Amino acid sequence: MSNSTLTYSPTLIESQADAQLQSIAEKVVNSIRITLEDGLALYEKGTLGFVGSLANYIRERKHGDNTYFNRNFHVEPTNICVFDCKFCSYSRLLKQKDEGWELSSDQILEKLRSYDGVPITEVHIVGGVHPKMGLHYFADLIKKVKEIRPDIHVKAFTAVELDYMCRKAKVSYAEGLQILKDAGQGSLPGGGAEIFDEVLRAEICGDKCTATQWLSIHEIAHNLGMPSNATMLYGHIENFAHRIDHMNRLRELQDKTSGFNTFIPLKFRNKDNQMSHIAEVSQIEDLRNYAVSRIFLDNFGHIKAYWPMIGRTTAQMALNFGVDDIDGTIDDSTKIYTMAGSEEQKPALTTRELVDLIKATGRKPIERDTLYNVVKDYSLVD
Ligand code: V47
Ligand code: SF4
Repeated sequence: MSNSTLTYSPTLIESQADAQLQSIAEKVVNSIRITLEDGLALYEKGTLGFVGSLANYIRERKHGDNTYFNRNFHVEPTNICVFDCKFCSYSRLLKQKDEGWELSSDQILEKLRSYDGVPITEVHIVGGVHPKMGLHYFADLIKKVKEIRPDIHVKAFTAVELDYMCRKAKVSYAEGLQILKDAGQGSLPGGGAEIFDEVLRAEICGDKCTATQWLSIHEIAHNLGMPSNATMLYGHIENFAHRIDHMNRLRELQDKTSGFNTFIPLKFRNKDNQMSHIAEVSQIEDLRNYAVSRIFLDNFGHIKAYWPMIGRTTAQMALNFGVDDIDGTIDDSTKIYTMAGSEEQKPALTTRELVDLIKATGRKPIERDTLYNVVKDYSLVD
């Protein structure tokens, strides 16, 4: 698929594109950052083929055919949550405790031990914001995880969880993050970002941390040497300008810190939540959104299609629309998207299955660790 002699002549698309799109293509070819107005124009006027070919051009310039995945599993300690995000199908309020779950430290460690001898490289720990599971409880848990599996990277806690646990423990974000880092936490996942626009945020998740707090926690983490991911919840009440604004705030922070590993667009899924009346966007829109994010976020190394959320087939297609990462094996360890109506009702793939999915698209499967160090190149293995 990739071609080292690939030259992308803007004249190839001249007949299809208006002057603004033409100038965006020229910027892309010349590695010049596109503006906010350009980003909006891509959403408003770019056809799927147009944005897809530009995004694929960037993807191949950065990574060739390399397509990354990892061996991971999730721990969701609880789905009890003090917050009430309207799009969330997964959480239960404390008063609905009977419908939720609360894992003890021992149960979590038992689950970890079930992977003894299995070459996973990452555990992803996120859940609801439980009033009784605080900073020191989690620091202790991480210490025990690292005692059992010092080789595993702990990617844990969204900025929403971190904001709550730091406030409750009466420590600054920097102090709280340092305690978790000292306990063995390696990085932060990208959740909780939703959409940064203040008006929309108040509408869909008004009671949790603000956009400014989310960005501040990630900036502090980066400065402490803890990298992170970033997400954007799309396909609900936002418009294209809100998406560009969201990505622009991430692009500006990445210019300052270079601490983001990957950007993960999260498609709003509408089963069993307070926003179920909103129809889900089409697969075409998913692909267009991956492509525009690849073009706009020039300083992000990776764009991830999270297969348990988008489904494995769309994830495969996304590999031609700017995406170079499809996340990991998961081992049926997360319920967030199962409960929100994803087509993946038992998200688990073996390494073999992931490799085959990637090979079927003509790309090179590369197992990575959390920080994108290459663990194994499967392109030469049958
Ligand atoms: O913040 C919740 C989202 C996020 C719904 O960093 C929903 O590698 C769509 O951030 N429809 C948590 N989205 C998951 C997350 C994540 C997932 C995979 C990998 C990484 C990573 C991060 O899930 C929440 C929220 O944005 N979410 N409900 C829903 N109905
Ligand atoms: Fe709680 Fe997270 Fe669900 Fe919001 S998205 S209700 S913070 S679990």
